[in-house]
Amino acid sequence: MMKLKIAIQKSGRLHDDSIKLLKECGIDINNGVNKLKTEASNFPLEVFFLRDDDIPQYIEDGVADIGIVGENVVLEKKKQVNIVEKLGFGKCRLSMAVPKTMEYSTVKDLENTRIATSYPVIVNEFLQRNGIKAEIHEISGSVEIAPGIGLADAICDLVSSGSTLFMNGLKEVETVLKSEAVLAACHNLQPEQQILLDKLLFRIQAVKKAKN
Ligand code: PRT
Ligand code: ZN
Repeated sequence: MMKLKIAIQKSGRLHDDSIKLLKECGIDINNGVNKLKTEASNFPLEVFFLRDDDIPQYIEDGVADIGIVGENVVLEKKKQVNIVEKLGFGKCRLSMAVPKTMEYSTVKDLENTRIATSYPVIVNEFLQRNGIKAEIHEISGSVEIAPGIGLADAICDLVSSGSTLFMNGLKEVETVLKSEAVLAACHNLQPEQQILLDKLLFRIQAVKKAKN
């Protein structure tokens, strides 16, 4: 029988809620640690555990049919995938932040600054949309320390509570994007896989409805 292949985050902020959502959909998966993949016992579903950054590519290539990943990652990676459902967890925003001592009133204040971020594609689009010229410095982690060490004047990073910014003497000045975990799917699914996806989606929507 044909199986639906789903990619979820191997470890990190979305892992537990992704597994929990599948459980709430009545899907039993034995989640062995350090396993690359596993199968559901009561639904034709194969589960791949991957780094979130790799998930859009796997879906575009059809190695996975669907996946659970932050919308921020889908947009940054610019892969051809369909966002089929917002999942209501992993909520955050991608925001511009500057040192709290900097005078900031409008987005024009970002003109000619150096902005550190792990999201160069999304930040570039934001700057273009607002007609701002600035220098983007791509760094992969600990973006919030960049202004303090003189590497950048501003940062653009994910924020949820805001405490990381606060602890680093930064203030949030622009929301670039609001994000949450989404179910993304391959553009060209086989008819059998589309039927399985519809079945899974129906259950996900029922779970979401029950929570409201
Ligand atoms: O190992 P892998 O590559 O799979 O994981 P990762 O380390 O790249 O990602 P991970 O697990 O940190 O985040 C996965 C996804 O969770 C992100 O892509 C977002 O869609 C979502 N998410 C939700 C967040 C946050 N909230 C969040 N607060 N991702 C990161 N953060 C970080 C942020 O970068 C900053 O360092 O948390 C810090 C800020 O948190 P506050 O609460 O202090 O504001
Ligand atoms: Zn990642």
